[in-house]
Amino acid sequence: MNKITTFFAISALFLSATASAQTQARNEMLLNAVSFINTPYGVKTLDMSNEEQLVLNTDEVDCVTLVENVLAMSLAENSQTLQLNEQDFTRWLTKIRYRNGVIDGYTSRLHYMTEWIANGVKQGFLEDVTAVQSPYTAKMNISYMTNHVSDYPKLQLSADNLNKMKQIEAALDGTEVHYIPKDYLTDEGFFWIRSGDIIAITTSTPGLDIAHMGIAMNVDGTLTLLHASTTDMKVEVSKVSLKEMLRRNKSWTGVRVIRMKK
Ligand code: 2YP
Repeated sequence: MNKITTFFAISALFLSATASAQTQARNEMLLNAVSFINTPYGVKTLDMSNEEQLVLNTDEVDCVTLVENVLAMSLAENSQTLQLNEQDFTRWLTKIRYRNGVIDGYTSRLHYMTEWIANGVKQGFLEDVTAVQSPYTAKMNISYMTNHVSDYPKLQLSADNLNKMKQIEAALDGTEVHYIPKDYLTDEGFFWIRSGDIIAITTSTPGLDIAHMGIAMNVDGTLTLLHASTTDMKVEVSKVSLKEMLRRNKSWTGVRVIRMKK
């Protein structure tokens, strides 16, 4: 857990560089996200073992595991003492990654971000900001995994997993969510999007709800994305605005904004 032990030094540096006033609230999500910059991108790090078990890996991350680690660190950190212990971290990671916080096989993992977000809102540690702030809605189509079983060996090799996943997809399919359509997003973002918020990018890819995710970061008035990039194979802050990232990707349709609730 070298990320956790070196976290305080990095946070202190970043805070002293950015705090404009003594009274400024500590932004755990942003500070923890920044501590991951340059971490290598890791492919399918949660799918390595036969039995489903909690994978702790802060040495390489994908877009989802970056956000999960940052969120677990931020929730686990004691606001008074700023201490972070490994037990609290693993407890939060389990609550974030698994349906109702229970590890019970491959299909208990929250594979679709629509359910990942709903689970966090239900458990009380996430807030759906776009549901409050944006009037625009979209229906999520969810069938990607069972339509691409060759990409998911745990579904290909187990009829039981495949059946369970079909049921999970059927229950999620058609879920209506609030989002910001990409044409309405501006380079600056909106005043209600804060650095440290979780950004989930909706997609027109058939059967898929979310195509990518990361952490919002205001850089000199521009809304950018701190994310695990498959282009540069590491965690980085986007060089262009989030708006521009969406403009360049035809299948990305908009964003959901989700906030840690602590
Ligand atoms: C998720 O994919 C996986 C989970 O199985 C996995 O593929 C799906 C539907 N879910 O537990 C989790 C962590 O590895 O990743 C993500 C994937 O994004 C990749 C990994 C990335 O950009 O780094 C989530 O669903 C977030 O966006 C999509 C994207 N999946 C595909 O594009 C198929």
